Amino acid sequence: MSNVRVHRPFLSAVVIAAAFAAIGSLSACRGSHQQDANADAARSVYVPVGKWDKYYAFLSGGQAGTVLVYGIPSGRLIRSIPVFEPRAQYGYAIPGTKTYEMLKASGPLWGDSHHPALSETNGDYDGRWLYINDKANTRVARIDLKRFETAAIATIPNFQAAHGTSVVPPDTKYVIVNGEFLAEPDKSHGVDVAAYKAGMAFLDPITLQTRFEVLVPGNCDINDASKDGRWAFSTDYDTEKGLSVEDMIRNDEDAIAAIDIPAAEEAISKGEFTSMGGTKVIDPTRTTKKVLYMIPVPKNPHGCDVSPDGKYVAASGKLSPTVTLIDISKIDKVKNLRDAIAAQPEVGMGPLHTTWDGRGNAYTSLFIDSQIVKWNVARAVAGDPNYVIDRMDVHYNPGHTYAALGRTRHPSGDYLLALNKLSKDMFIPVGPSMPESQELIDISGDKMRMLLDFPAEPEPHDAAFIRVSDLAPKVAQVEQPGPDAIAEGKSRIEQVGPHEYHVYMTVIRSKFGLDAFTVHQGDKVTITLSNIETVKDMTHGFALEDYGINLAIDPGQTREVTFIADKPGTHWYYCTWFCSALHLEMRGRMLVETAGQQEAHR
Ligand code: CUK
Ligand code: CUA
Repeated sequence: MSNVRVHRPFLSAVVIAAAFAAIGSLSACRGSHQQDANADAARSVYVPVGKWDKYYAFLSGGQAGTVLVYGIPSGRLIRSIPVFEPRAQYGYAIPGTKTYEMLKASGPLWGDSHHPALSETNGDYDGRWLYINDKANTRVARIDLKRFETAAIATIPNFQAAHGTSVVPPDTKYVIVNGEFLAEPDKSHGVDVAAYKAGMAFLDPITLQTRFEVLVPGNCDINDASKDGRWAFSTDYDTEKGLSVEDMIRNDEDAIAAIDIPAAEEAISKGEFTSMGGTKVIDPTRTTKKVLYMIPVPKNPHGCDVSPDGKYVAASGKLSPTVTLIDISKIDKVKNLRDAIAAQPEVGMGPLHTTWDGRGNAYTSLFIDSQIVKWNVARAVAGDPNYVIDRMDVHYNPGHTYAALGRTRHPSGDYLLALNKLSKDMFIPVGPSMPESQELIDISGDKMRMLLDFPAEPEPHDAAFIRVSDLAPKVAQVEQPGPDAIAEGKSRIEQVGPHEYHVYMTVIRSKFGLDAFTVHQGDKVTITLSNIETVKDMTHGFALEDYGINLAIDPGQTREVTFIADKPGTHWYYCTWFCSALHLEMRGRMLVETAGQQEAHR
């Protein structure tokens, strides 16, 4: 309609009247169009009662140090997985538990998570592990998707601010984590500006031990790896090595750092490294084979995304309105690394991250323009000026954007999530702070179609979707009782030292194995609980009054907590997961006798 323009220099009153009448009916028609579009959008995201979503989206919980699981397309919150924060709800990192020891041993009880990365086999998601960084404390965690639980946390040595996080395809040989900020690796002698370093760490995907690191000049921001596992890429801003905002943006050019992984491995095997902080650190200026390529790209690039066909790595411009596409096959072949640049399409203001639909199109978030721009890769490479296909306003100021399975070899090209930093007028205020927002867009057609917006916890960063049909078979519903599980009828209390007790209890509807047990004030008490249910969805809890303890014990699982019984008297323990008609009766007493009462028994 809008491209039909009729110019009539002389309009009679009759024509004007007719035109107004037409506008009236036009707006009525627009209204019903909008209603139809809304109804269509609603139909597209509606998941009938009892049906599953197509995808689970793992979203970084940002400053909560957690991972949020949303159903896509419905936008329903399925679960949150505590990672770098204690959460009594799931008995996670409660003092006296193993998960507390794990988190405490790795650093503070809080983290800042940005980049969820799913493990891959053959270049596709295998549903085994999810990795997530903690920028604030330079850590990374591995979540076991069999249980949706944090299984391992490790600190990255020598670096500060674990930022970009991705896996090396096709089979998750390494997890790559960027050390973003410049800092001295060894802090035991205090401040040492001359020793400031940043770089990329290559981790064992299971133990999360850092196998080696490569120093990179500048600040390593976001990373990705080539589909064949040969190259690790990172956008690299502050190649000026500035320590103030002004200095960080002084130059008009920064880089994409490309690390030749086999060359780095060769350097390690030849002993071309220094041992630092318990790991092997490669200084790429001192290796016989070239390990690091610094490909020039405009001003302070941000997103770093390899296309699904493995041909290109895209650096999203941030302070430049462009995306730089680098032809991966040329990196080690060209004399001048600028010749590896395949295209530099201008896409709009503040490009932050780029994702892919698997049909040859890229989608870049534009922070300043508040848009997602869809552009065609082949057209941009061919120099066709019509590479921009569509633009969609989002609300507002998107950071990451993620098209379903966009980071694998087989993007599904149906949904795209825009993770927005500001919501302004989108929601009812919640005080001076507003909810953050995310929007789901249909990208299956030529034109993007807005489907849904739903709030996010601060601060939404990145997302990774996995097909529910791929994930569901991998998830445990009832665990096989482990070797430490307590058998039915074996609940008991044992004295294991002069002032130390171990309590063993089974848990099954609607009873704890012991109705009561007695210890003495100041005793060290360990309680082991085995949920001996054999049906799914029958989790029990164990909350102990006034001791700050709550556990969640899933069917087949055994959980343990150790504490000092420093508060005398009667302390009921009760089940926190509503499990049965006798849920409220599902409780027992810990009786903590004083020294005087103990004497009286003798
Ligand atoms: S960073 Cu958040 S918008 Cu940490 Cu991935 Cu780009
Ligand atoms: Cu067991 Cu409620």
